[in-house]
Amino acid sequence: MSHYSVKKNREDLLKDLIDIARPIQKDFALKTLDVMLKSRLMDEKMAKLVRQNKGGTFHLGSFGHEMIGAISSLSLIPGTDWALPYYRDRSFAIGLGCALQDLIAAFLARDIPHHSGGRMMPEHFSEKTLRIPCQSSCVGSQFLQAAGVAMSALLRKKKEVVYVSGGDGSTSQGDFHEMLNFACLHRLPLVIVIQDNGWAISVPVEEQTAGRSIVHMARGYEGLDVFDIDGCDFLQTQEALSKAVAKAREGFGPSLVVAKIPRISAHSSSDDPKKYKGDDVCQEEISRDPLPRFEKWLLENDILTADELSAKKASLFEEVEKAAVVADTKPFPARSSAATKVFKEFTCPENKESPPGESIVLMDALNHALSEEMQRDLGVVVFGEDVARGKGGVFGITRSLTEKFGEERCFNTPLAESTIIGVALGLSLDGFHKPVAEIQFADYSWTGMNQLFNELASFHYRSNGEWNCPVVVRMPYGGYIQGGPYHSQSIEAFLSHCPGLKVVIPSNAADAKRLLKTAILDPNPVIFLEHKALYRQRLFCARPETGPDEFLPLGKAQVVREGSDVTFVGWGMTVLMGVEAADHLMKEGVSVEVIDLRTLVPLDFETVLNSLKKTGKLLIAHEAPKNCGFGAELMARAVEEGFHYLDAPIQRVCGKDCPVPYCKDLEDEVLPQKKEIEDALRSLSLL
Ligand SMILES: Cc1ncc(C[n+]2csc(CCOP(=O)(O)OP(=O)(O)O)c2C)c(N)n1
Repeated sequence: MSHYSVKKNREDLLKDLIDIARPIQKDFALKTLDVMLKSRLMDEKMAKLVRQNKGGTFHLGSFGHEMIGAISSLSLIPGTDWALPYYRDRSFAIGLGCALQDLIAAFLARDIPHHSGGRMMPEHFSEKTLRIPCQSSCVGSQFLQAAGVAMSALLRKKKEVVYVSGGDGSTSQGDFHEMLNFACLHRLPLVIVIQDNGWAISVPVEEQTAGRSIVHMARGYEGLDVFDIDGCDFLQTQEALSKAVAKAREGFGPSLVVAKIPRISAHSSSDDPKKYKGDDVCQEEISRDPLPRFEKWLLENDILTADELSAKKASLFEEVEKAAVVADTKPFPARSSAATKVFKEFTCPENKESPPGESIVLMDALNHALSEEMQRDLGVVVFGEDVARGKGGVFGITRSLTEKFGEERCFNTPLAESTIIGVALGLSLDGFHKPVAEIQFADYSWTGMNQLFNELASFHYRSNGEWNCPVVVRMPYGGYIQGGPYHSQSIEAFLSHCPGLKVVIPSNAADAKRLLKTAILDPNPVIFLEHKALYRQRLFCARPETGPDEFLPLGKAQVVREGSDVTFVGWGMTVLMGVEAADHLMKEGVSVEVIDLRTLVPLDFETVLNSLKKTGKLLIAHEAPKNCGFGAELMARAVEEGFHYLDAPIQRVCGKDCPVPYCKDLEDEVLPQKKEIEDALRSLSLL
């Protein structure tokens, strides 16, 4: 890609960086001290508040981590650069500009605009004005999101640096390595800081990391500069950070700073280090405390006097005390707000009908929807495995998009689903990009599930509405194509169970085009499931092409055939089977009403209930296994809300509780067949 070309050679770069790593400035050193002291005083105050049982019950101390966090934040430009700090980065948050009273209020679980307003445990920083996206509790999940944010800066051609941090334990996560790969591939403006305190709760680094430090492994990534530093040494730390930030800012790519520091406190207020650390170890860690060491260094270098230091400590102590008083005046969030902001509000644009176009199949409809929305909005970017250039995805859905819109708008990713979803999340945070990611087969989404379920789905909720993620994840799914157990899965029930995801399943070309266009405009994460066996199906699925301004709201089921004896509910492939069965049964005098749900979340259950009022009988068909399938949810709703309309037991025709086998005869045995649906409808009509 043209924008990744190297602008200068490496010699020039190193010279520039050395110039930038300027001699210490008194001012910078004093600011560092302020931030470190505030962080320490905040820790001491929070430890007291926990003992007083004042709202928050959980404290994650940053004792020992103050210098690396302070210098990292002071090396960035607040509000321009982006930061994905982890929970032990309180000094970073303070240094970047988070208000002390907000940090304490968050610790006390109070209702404030930032840091989740009481939805997340303490030290899960989030502040949009400072470009700190909401953090989760999953160790290491921030790394790929940071890569996505950095990709956004690169694509927008902005000189924005992205900071991300984690502990030494977090480097064992696959996401950490996926991030390094992605960052080096794209020369991302990333500054990755590992705060290596030698422990992950009770597990020492010797049991955690091969070679005892991530620096050895990381040096294998081409283009990554690795700084192995003492994170309690002011000069070393400042030099490493200024070089790493300058490198990122000037477009030369990522750096990894591994800072050795002590964890002086327990892992958290629920942990007792005496169970796994001897006194000698604790004493050795205390002897490496960066704060007294830095104070001594400042005094020795005449940067401040002992009196000035005492006065500073006293005034900062007062500042923290005052912040705690103000924080305590903030209210707790209202109980009535507990289940709000799962989704950001969205109104589907007005549908402006065009005269019907040529008949197209579902795969063309999807390609045209992508193309039209990419044309309409420069922020729409498409990526995934094999999606770029001539190939256009293994099913050809994204064909010609790279040629039409360029390498920056439709690009291949590494073969890593966590990368695809994590990067999509990060990219979506800039208020400009609308990523449309392709997972090659729904069966392979599982390696990206942490980013999907734990991260993307809850981002809006857990940031108390401060952030939202307009991401579409397209996944071909379903069987009947002899794809075997790994190209046939129907995973809609898993997806629908996760609050914060919308789940769409079109069954014909007209719906597919209009629903995908709406999904791209929706400010929430939308999972778009496309049935592989319907991509080229002509007889039922082909429809006259809808126009560029035609949209279909999510959450509107369709009555595909009207009927009066039995209600049939399906989605995806089973809609087609239901329609064929209904047509056949009509000849026998059985009138079946066929409903295509089209979206499972949000669910239009009203249309189902209205039909039940007429027919009193319900058959649900899906190809996913019966056990805990989405049919079970529909049955429960029908009993809860439509019991009085029912004239017969609700029936289901589903996949067997078994993986989908490859051999055609076996596949047919496991997946629901039209004949089964027909028989079930007939016998229901006779009850
Ligand atoms: C994916 C995941 N697994 C387990 C946990 C539980 N947990 C929370 S913090 C932690 C240790 C993290 O250690 P490290 O990354 O070294 O950071 P440190 O706490 O030492 O600063 C663990 C295991 C979690 N939050 N997320």
